[in-house]
Amino acid sequence: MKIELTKGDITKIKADAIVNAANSSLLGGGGVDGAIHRAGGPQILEECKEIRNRQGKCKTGEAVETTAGNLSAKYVIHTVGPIWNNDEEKCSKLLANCYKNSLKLAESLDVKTIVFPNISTGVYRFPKELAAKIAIEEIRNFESKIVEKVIFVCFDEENEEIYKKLLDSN
Ligand code: AR6
Repeated sequence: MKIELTKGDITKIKADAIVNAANSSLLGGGGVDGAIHRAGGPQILEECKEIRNRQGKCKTGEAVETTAGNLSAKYVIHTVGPIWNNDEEKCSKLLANCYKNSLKLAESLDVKTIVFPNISTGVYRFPKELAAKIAIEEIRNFESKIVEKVIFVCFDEENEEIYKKLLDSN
């Protein structure tokens, strides 16, 4: 899979699937979650509610999909990142699961291009450098015959610098 890095608002990126850093309620929130629901319109929340009714809350590290409402993407993949609590091993595994499960779901949806935000590095306070290392490692280790391109979108300069450094280093 080709990896690209860009900076800005995820709702403006063209991709088949946009990944949302959701919470387990799936009922929306602030940050990137709020931006996606605002730009995508009420249909996304309606579908999230249907998922809730069908299968309950979304566990940390897992991923579910909805259509993308008014966004140009085909799908929004909602994944729930871990809230950083200093348990590095457990939090790292859960964050890795977010990337892995989102990609698995993307494959099952025949997604060719997918864009990820920097999951858990906002209000969930996951250390940014560690989060970036995990994200890049998971994407690089994932072999896909379906997904062709993964875009990392950074919203803040600090994340952008970290990703640039890590992606350039090998
Ligand atoms: N486009 C791309 N990235 C963004 C955008 C945007 N429009 N807005 C923020 N970011 P956060 P979390 C970046 O807090 O830490 C929500 O309330 C931001 O700079 O959105 O996983 C959910 O409902 C940061 O790097 O998500 C949950 O309750 C990254 O996105 C909770 O926040 C993630 O920040 C999830 O926390």
